[in-house]
Amino acid sequence: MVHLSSEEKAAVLALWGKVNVDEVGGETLGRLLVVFPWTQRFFSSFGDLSSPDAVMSNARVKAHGKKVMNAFSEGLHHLDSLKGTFAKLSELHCDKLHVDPENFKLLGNVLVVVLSHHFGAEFTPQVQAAWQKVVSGVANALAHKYH
Ligand code: HNI
Repeated sequence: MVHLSSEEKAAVLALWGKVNVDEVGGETLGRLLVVFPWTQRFFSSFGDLSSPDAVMSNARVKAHGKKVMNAFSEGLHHLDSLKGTFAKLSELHCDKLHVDPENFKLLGNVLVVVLSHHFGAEFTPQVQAAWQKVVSGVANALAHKYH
């Protein structure tokens, strides 16, 4: 459960409305794989991940980042019911994909960095604080069904 004021919710959605979700998805997943290289173990079938340039231009990284970010985007419209919204995906990442839930936090923090980079001064401390709540809420929801 994340507690955002109505101002925070509005700020999060206003910023997100200016984002190219597909592009931000590829950039975020790509940076996750570069900055935290052990996360590459889940994507060994994705081909060339041998350098930062290879990761960032890898078509399968971009396509998967797009898929992940579109699922994340769905959550932004259900901020009061993230656990239910991500219940199925939580089960999938636990039972089938065996993804350590710590990685959801890393991905959320990378997304905040990417947004900060895109928006510069517009990404004020207040806006960042609201986003930080959102990404931890999503990470908690995705970890909720782990056992
Ligand atoms: Ni994740 C598949 C959503 C974080 C590793 N992931 C998916 C799919 C969605 C998705 C949607 C496709 C499901 C399907 O096929 O039905 N992933 C999300 C979301 C987040 C997230 C919303 C966080 C915001 N996933 C992560 C992280 C990792 C991760 C941090 C690992 C570091 N996900 C995977 C893997 C797959 C996957 C691996 C399967 C990929 C494939 O197709 O082989």
